[in-house]
Amino acid sequence: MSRVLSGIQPSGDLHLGNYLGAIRNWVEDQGSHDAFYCVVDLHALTLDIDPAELRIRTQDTALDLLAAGLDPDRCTLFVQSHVVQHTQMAWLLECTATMGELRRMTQFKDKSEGKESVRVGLFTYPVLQAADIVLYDAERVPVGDDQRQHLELAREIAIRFNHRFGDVLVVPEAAIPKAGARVMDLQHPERKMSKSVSSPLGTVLMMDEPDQITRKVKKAVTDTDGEVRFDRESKPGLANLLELLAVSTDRTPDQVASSYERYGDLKADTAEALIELLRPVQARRAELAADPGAAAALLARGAEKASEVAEVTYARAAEAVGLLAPR
Ligand code: AQP
Repeated sequence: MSRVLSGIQPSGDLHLGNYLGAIRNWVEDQGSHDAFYCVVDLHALTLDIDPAELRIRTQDTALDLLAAGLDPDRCTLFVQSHVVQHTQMAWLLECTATMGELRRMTQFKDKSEGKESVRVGLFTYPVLQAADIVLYDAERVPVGDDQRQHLELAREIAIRFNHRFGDVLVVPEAAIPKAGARVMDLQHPERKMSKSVSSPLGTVLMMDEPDQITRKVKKAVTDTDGEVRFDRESKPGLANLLELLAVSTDRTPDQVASSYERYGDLKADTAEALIELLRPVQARRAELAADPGAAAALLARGAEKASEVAEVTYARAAEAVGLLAPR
């Protein structure tokens, strides 16, 4: 079975974009791949996050992933910082990547724009991400569209490393879903729904109550021309709603558009579909909350399994670059 790896930051409550763009596909890949998934807590350190909150969020994110359908008997779920080779491999790759290519990363440009002081970790974050991937010899990386550029970089770094040191790293490929790859903020449909950007009305959380979902969808920004048609460029708010309803009901946005004449009806059905989509996840999450200790044990088992693979890959890479092996 080919190897899959993906990760999610414990930087806030998980939302619909995370679910549709990534997690739903992780659940599907468990059946057909040797799947590794991690809560990337080291990446969250690039943001201002309270230490006590980070610990809680890391555990909660793991519970959310289990609730969404990750099955520890069919995948390896672990916390990134529990496997020390991530940072070790990141250093080998930092010595392979260039400043120029990191400066081109649009996420870095967006997050550093206008800031007087920018952390080095924010700049080198995509290299740590490349290390996360190559450590597991992952061929496939299921992510949302916002990660396309980072994945391209990971490929380039792996190819360059191999060119210099031999056939050491597996070159990964992004697996971006056809539908749900870029869920937009309901209040600012020109930007993606995100954990770290505060937009309470624009972000549908995986754990939102039905009436919260209804309220957020009802208040979603659309446009004034009143015509229901799928047009991402000139009607981004409406297009987002059409895509959400389409992906929740296995149709295309154009098919959905042809069934509606009024925005209000479309919004009501979109809210209903999202409530139904998230209902089983929320029910499982409530069950899991009763025994948070169980998640800690699962994560320990996951880290053990992940370390077994990461140790071998890191040793191979360290030897290739000429580091003297410890006795
Ligand atoms: N809006 C989205 N639509 C589709 N997929 C998305 N993903 C994130 N947002 C969307 C995918 O979710 C996975 C986890 O990514 P993340 O932890 O970076 O999530 P985030 O919500 O984007 O979190 P942050 O903290 O706000 O991070 P930044 O601002 O760095 O993106 C990924 O596969 C991602 O593609």
